[in-house]
Amino acid sequence: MNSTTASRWDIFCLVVDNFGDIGVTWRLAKQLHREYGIHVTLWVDCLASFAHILPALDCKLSSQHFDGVTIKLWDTPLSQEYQAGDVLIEAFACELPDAVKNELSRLNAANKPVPVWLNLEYLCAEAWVDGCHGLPSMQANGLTKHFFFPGFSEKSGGLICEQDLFAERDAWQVDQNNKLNLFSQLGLTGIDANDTVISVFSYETPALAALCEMWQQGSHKTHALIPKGRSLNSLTTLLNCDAQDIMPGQQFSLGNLTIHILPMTDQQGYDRLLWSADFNIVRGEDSFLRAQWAAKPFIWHIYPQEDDYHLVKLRAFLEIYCDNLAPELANHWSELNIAFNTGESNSVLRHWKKLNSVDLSLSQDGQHHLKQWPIDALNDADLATRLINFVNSKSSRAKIEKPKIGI
Ligand code: TRH
Repeated sequence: MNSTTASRWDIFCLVVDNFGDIGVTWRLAKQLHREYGIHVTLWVDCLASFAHILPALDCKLSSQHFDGVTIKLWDTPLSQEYQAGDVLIEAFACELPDAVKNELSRLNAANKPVPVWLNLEYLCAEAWVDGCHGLPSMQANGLTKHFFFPGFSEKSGGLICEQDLFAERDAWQVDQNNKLNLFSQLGLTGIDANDTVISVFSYETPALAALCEMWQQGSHKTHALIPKGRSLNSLTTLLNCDAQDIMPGQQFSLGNLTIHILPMTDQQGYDRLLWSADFNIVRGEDSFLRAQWAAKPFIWHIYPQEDDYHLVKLRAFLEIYCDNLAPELANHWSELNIAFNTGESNSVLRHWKKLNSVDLSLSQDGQHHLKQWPIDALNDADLATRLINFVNSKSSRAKIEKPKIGI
């Protein structure tokens, strides 16, 4: 049965902190609708966080529509009715509302169809993901939930990437005017086409201040574009002011470095920023992936975890990312990433300088890698496609097919 138009999915997202949980689920919801025509309801507990990456969102409305997706406030107890659809996704092991669990139990007891129930996990490059992706877990109510693990391998759940993204990126990057127009739309002044532009979206680390001081004393004009947020907590001494007093639109001139404070934009605007910069410092999960899709060199500030487990995850990624890189380039780029995460400023500066002389973005090897990696990492199928295939393999209900004509 091709019931593309009838397919209804619910995604539940609890905002733990920052923007990654809502960032990932919002991106996935948009893609499922745009590319598969699925009616997605995204339930989120914190509209104020969501509004940072969807500025048009009205935090006072408990139900609204954007990009074909219904966005509903997940309050406690749930004040809007949950009607079971074809698929139910709990993002990042969030505990579903009682009303939803009760409804699933009721349907099951009445022998009615229940949605395919998935837990969408965090992205991880470690090898164990292959063995855990897709595993079932029997729940107390007698239903089965499956674990869906995003990842970089063929056997994992894949990576979120829209079908036309690379073509859009290439069209953008081929014309210098696009980046200059974007900078002027963002209200940024004084950026010449040949200046070095670095976007910064990190957590706190002394390594960022060390890099800024180096760019300040450098021989080339450099611009650091930093949204108001956690990166600024590491720059209070350099900027000689409190982070909370710094506002979007402000500019700080420090020798050859200009720091521009940005407002946060929607996800499409952020993608364009990443495509336009010469180097990106990104963090968490979603911006980390978008930096790879931007085909520009980057530092990944991974979300810190207990017992430094995040460094294990970081190394697992660096290993696969560097697999095809020349050893010298691979070594400096990996060490730069590790040092940024461990806050070893001297090491960050040493490897940044070495990297500049090897030149990740201009050497043939580096250029080729930046463009080829996104294609290889996708392993022929993005996360949404793998998700649909997985659902179809589990579902006793609708089979979802890609619409032949764009919607
Ligand atoms: O905000 P994050 O630090 O989120 C983190 C991670 O997801 C982490 O794994 C998780 O455990 C923790 O949250 C709770 O970083 P991330 O994942 O990059 O998410 C940021 C989102 O914000 C991403 O979707 C991109 C988006 N964004 C914009 O849309 N506009 C902007 O201007 C900026 C700077 C970001």
